[in-house]
This record gives sequence, C-alpha cells and structure tokens, in this order.
Amino acid sequence: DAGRRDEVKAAMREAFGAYRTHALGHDELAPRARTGRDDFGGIGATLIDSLDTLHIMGLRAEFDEALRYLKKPGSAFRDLVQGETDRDVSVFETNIRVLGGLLAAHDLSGDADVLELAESIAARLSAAFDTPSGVPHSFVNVKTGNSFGLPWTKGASILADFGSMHLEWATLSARTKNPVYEAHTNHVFETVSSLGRRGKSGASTKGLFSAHFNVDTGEFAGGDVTFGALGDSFYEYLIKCWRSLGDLKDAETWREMFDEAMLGMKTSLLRDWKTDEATGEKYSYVSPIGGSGAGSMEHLACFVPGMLVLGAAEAPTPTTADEYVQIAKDIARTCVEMYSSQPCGLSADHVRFDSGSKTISNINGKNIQRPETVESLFYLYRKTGDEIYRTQAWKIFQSMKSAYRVPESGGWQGVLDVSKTPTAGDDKMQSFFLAETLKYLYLIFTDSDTMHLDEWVFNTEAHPLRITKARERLN
Ligand code: DMJ
Repeated sequence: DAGRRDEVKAAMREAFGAYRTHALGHDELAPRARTGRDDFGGIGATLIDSLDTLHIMGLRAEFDEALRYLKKPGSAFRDLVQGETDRDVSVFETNIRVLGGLLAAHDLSGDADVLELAESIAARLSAAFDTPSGVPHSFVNVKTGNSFGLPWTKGASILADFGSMHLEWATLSARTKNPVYEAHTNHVFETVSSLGRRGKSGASTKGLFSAHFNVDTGEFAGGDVTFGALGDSFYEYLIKCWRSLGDLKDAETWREMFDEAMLGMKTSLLRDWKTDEATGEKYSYVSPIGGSGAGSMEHLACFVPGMLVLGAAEAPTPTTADEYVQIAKDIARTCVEMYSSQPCGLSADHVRFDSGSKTISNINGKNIQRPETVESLFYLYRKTGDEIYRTQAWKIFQSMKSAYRVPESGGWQGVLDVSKTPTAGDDKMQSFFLAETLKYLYLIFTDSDTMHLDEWVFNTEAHPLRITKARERLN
C-alpha cells in the first residue's frame, strides 16, 4: 500500500526534521517550545532511536548525517559512552534505546564504528551487574560505575528491566565475538528460571513472576504480576530470544517458560470484556494482579497480541498455536476499541472495562504516542494478511496526525486528555514515537519482504536485529 506507506514516511521525515532543527543530540524534542529535553540523562535517545527507522524508510541522507553526528570525536554522546561524563542513566532505557538502536544500525548498515559505540555503552552498563545476586541495579553512573536501585521500589530491581536485556547482550557478544556480555544476562536468566522452577517466582500462578526483585537477597519481592509496566517485556523476550538467537543457551527452557507464562496469563490474567452479539467476536484484555488494579489494562499491555503471534510458530501443539492467534485477535480488538471509543480517536494510557455496561472508562487519560497497539496490528497483519488490520492502523494514524502534529515546528506531541476535544498537547515528542510507532505503522503498509519477520527480530524498542536461528516460518 504505497500511498499510505509514503504518508507515514512523510510523517517520519517531518518529525525527525523538527528534532534535527531544534533538539539535535538531546534525548527528545519539545515541539512547541522548540527545544531539547534530556529526561534520559542526555543519551541522545531520539537520535539513536531514529537511526534504523530512517534506514528502513530509505531516508539515507538523514541516516548518514545522524551517524556522522554520533561518531564525531568530542561529541557529548562519545564522551558519555566513553565514561567521561558524570551521569546516572537507566540501565533498561539505555539498553533498549541506545544499545539496541546502535546494534540495529550496525546490522542494517554494516558500519563497524557503530558496533564500537555499542560495545562502549555496554561496557559502561556492565557495572550495574556488580550486585550480590548478579541481577543488575536499575541505575548506573556511566563514569564512576556506581549503581543503585530506585527509591520508589525501595531499591528493588524491576522484572521488565533486568529481564529484557539478553537479546541485545547476546547479539553484542555474537557480533563482537566477545562472550563477556552475554555471560551477564545468561546468569540473570539462570537465576530467574531456577527460582521459577523451585516455585519461588513470587507469583501464585505457575509461569508468572513478581514484578520486583531484591538484588541483595536474590529473591522476588512483592507479588504484583503484570503484563503492563514493570513486567511486559520480560515475557516478550522469552519468545524473542528463543526465536532468534542461534546459539541460545538452554533454548528449550526459554520456550517452556514462555508457554508456561502464556498458560499462567490465560488462567489468571486474561478476562473477557464483551462479545459482539452480531458477529460473536470476543473482546478480551489482560488484567494485572495487584499494582495498577484488577479489571483494568494499561495501553502498554497491548503488545501482547504481537507476542502471541510470535509464539504461535512452533507452539507445543497445533491447538495451542491456534489458541495463541485467537487470543491475540481478541485482545487486539479491545486495544483498537480503546482508540475508537474516544472522541479524538486515540487511546488513554490506562483504562477500566465494565462488562455490564460494556463501556471503557479512563484511569489515566493521557496518550503519549505509544506503539503497542499498532505494533500488534503489524504482527497480526503479517500473520493473517487480513486487511482489517491495515484499515484499523490507518484510522489510528489519521487520529494521531490530527492530534499530535505541531505545524509550527513539524514536531509531533502527545495528548493530555483523550476525552477532551479539541485536544491539548503535552509538548513532548517521545523518542519511541520515531523508533516504534512510526516504524510499525510504516511496516504495516509494506509487503512482508520488507524486514521479514523470519529474518529480523525487533527488540522491545522496535530495533531490528538480524535473526541467526532458523525457525518455523511465521507465515
Ligand atoms: C518503549 O520504550 C518500549 O516499548 C518498552 O518496552 C515499553 N514502553 C515504551 C513504549 O510505550
């Protein structure tokens, strides 16, 4: 669908152009103030998050210029990755955005200097693993190597954070032929899988894990279980690592843990919201245990359909494979209605479902340009070829365009409250909007040979890494 694909590309060109003009080198753009923001500690988040999207869309002049900027001797980014800047950074965000983004830029372009930058940033993050359990702290100082946990988790590390690193670290080891990186994340996996096997996952349902972990005692803490914030990408990486890494150690364990987690999700988290009487189609959602509250779903959890589509290939039985795809469709239907039910056509960040009145109410009415729904529509379209997913994605893109776009700068911003029209903007262009939202939207409208899902795996920030394992074809 070249016309729609090119409209998404034009959006990327415009949004990246605004960042380049007003905020180059900063983490993110404030599109109305026309300045840069550094909420991630000045890691150049948007610049690195945009690299592979630019490359995939054929915006090669922008890609080349961005690479030159990153490699420039004496640039703020180079100083940071070489440990010359006294800065605390989030291990998770730096891993998925910077390490993932640089590795993807390397896999797409073959540029050796980018791999060197990737290795330098991993070397800085490595200090975070220096804990009694070997499970990393959430934050690390890139100069001193001092690492620490967050006050609001009482120092505990977060499942989605330390559980979403192996894809990048194993890839880095493979590309650099240096096993030291994956040794860190392998150890984390062994710790987590062994606790799970011994019934010490902190969750009452087999296969699921508590969102918090005490790195000093080496035990799970709390008991909140979620496929939203704090839990999400841990489950996603079980299937992505299994599917794509050629020499994955204990590969069967990764797969088994994924299928057990899906079973746990089905029995303890999956709920029906409503059934369409005319078509008999079901609308399901994934509700957390504890934390953000039963009966609700965060937009973040809308990545689940995409994950289930990946899990359907080589599922334990053909019935399980069909069931994964069916649940994926049922959840995606709900996620799409989270958009269509709002006057501006955009989803709230966290909603509650009422199965009596069959309505949605907003718990957090913001929309911060998140990718998860269009991400799942992309996987479902690639799997089924059903045009409905393109139609739904296009409608969402149209709503984004009218609510997000700031014509004065060309930047795109989030929305403060999706229940109000006209919408008011949050003056922030998220780096994942360029890394993920626009990339998945673009790829929905390409043919399936563009970034084929049997050749590429997307990390949780949508950075594509080349697959080194032959698995059953996805479609
Ligand atoms: C992204 O940074 C990643 O997708 C992460 O896994 C979850 N949150 C955001 C986007 O919503």
